[in-house]
Amino acid sequence: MRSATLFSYQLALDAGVILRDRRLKTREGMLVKLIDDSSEGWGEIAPLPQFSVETPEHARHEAVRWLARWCAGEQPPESPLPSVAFGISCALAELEGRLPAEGNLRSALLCSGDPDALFERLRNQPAPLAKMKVGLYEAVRDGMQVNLLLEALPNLTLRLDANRSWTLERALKFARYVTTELRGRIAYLEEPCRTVAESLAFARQTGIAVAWDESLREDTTLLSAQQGVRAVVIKPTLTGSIQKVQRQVAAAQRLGLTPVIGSALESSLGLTQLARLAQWLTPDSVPGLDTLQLMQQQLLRRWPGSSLPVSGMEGLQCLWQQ
Ligand code: OSB
Ligand code: MG
Repeated sequence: MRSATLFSYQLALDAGVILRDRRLKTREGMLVKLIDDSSEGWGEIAPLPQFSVETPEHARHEAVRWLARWCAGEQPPESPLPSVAFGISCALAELEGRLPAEGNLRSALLCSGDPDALFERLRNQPAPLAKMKVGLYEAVRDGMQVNLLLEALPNLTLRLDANRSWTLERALKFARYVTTELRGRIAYLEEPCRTVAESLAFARQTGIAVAWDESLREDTTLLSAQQGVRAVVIKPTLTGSIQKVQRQVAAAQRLGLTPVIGSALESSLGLTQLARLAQWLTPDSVPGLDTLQLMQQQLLRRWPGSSLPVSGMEGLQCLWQQ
């Protein structure tokens, strides 16, 4: 006997969470629970405003359609909506015992909030790795800040992310303030420029490696070996099912690109599943999952080591059940 429930949740975000150029105050999403005889599996369906192609309403509608068919005994095909396909594939994988229990809990530490606290956290890591957003302020300021951080922590490796905010000229201005000898400790800069061509030119001219994130989702032919490209960031909520993520990871590895599993601000439930997926598919690369600190609460499942309060079933609203 099969049954399924679709829930919705709302979680408050810290004041400083800016996506693209808009502030996001609340993270809203859905959780799905599948039951088949005595097995149970959960998944998170949480399209991210300004990043997902699907609207929350469309995702909800598609999820209900898929779940109703599944409850009726069918094996429905993957939803074409990435967030729906991802959440349902996680629930099925848990149900069938295919999602390993162990998670990859290492993460590039997100530079946000209190710089002293970040410094402390980095100093406690044997091989400190941080991720910093750039492109929100003056390119010169970003360049100086990156330079300072690399100078202050001699064993620090940095991932940077400009979310396509620079012209080639601005990006080069940024690089001018980062000493050549320090550039090697920039693992990569995600999406420096508005266009792929400009980002490639930036990599060639500065020796700073770049990584694809949003560009890869728009054009999967970017899964190819190009000079100056080191990594691809794969955000399952924005990509699709576990199987699709698995195919992209394998393609990246064949090309010698580092696949990095990344968060799209999922709740602790989705985030712990991403850590399990990362341990399974990309055990040799550090995922980008340090986003729980942007929230004030966890949801149903605890991220190991986090002291944030955990909201239980009372924090969920039932949208649909069968
Ligand atoms: O641009 O990589 C991004 C989170 C939500 C939406 C977009 C992005 C992110 C992150 C996640 O930066 C954190 C990480 O990748 O380390
Ligand atoms: Mg990015």
